[in-house]
Amino acid sequence: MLPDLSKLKQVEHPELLLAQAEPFLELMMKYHCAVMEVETKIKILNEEFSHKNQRNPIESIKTRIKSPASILEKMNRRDIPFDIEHMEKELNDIAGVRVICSFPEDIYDVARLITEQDDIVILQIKDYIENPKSNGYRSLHLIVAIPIFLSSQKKNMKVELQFRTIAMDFWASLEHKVKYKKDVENPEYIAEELRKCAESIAQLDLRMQEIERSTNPTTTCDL
Ligand code: 0O2
Repeated sequence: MLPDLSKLKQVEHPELLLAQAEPFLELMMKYHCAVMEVETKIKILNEEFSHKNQRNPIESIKTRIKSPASILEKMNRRDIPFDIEHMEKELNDIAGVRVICSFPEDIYDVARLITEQDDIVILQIKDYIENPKSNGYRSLHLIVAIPIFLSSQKKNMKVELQFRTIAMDFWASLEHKVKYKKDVENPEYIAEELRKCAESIAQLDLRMQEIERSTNPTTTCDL
């Protein structure tokens, strides 16, 4: 258990205290290992695909471990008790892997190939491509459990996987920046513009996929 966690809310920089606590650091190390496992699996699929075909379905992979400040903020916001057990049980996105794919179909192909692997368990699927958020956000989110093998234990860790196209990622980056900007003039106009851009991007993704498929019909992701 973390020492005096109930007092963390009252100190000025609770994330600094949390970051120093050994059980917390050990848990973060385990999430880091889980992220490495998932990243390697995705890189292997990409490697095999490019060996067999003329292109890569994956443009890039970004990984991150949630910062102590963001972890505390989320636990505070959701009224989750401040201890390691609840942190691990209640938060699904401490370990995150974002996979940027070339085309929409690649997203579903790569997600299927990853989740079919026999050491991966799907815990949750949120398909914001099929069902975009009202602001226009599109991505496929999966929460998976993956085992990590340490010197004296095997432990299943939760990892959040986000799959998007390059265009969806471009949109999400701008929307994220705009969301945290203060004193934006015309916020409703900006929100509407972003919604329209998300629609255009979805159509553009499909048209680009059509072009690619018609010029390169053998490169679907059937490994
Ligand atoms: P960061 O820094 O990106 O990690 P849950 O995580 O399941 O308990 P939540 O938070 O509702 O509950 O999950 P959801 O809807 O799956 O979204 C989690 C993450 O998706 C966010 O993480 C963002 O990365 C991304 N996301 C979701 N909605 C939006 C959106 O409208 N715009 C953008 N740009 N990104 C979005 P965090 O926690 O916000 O931060």
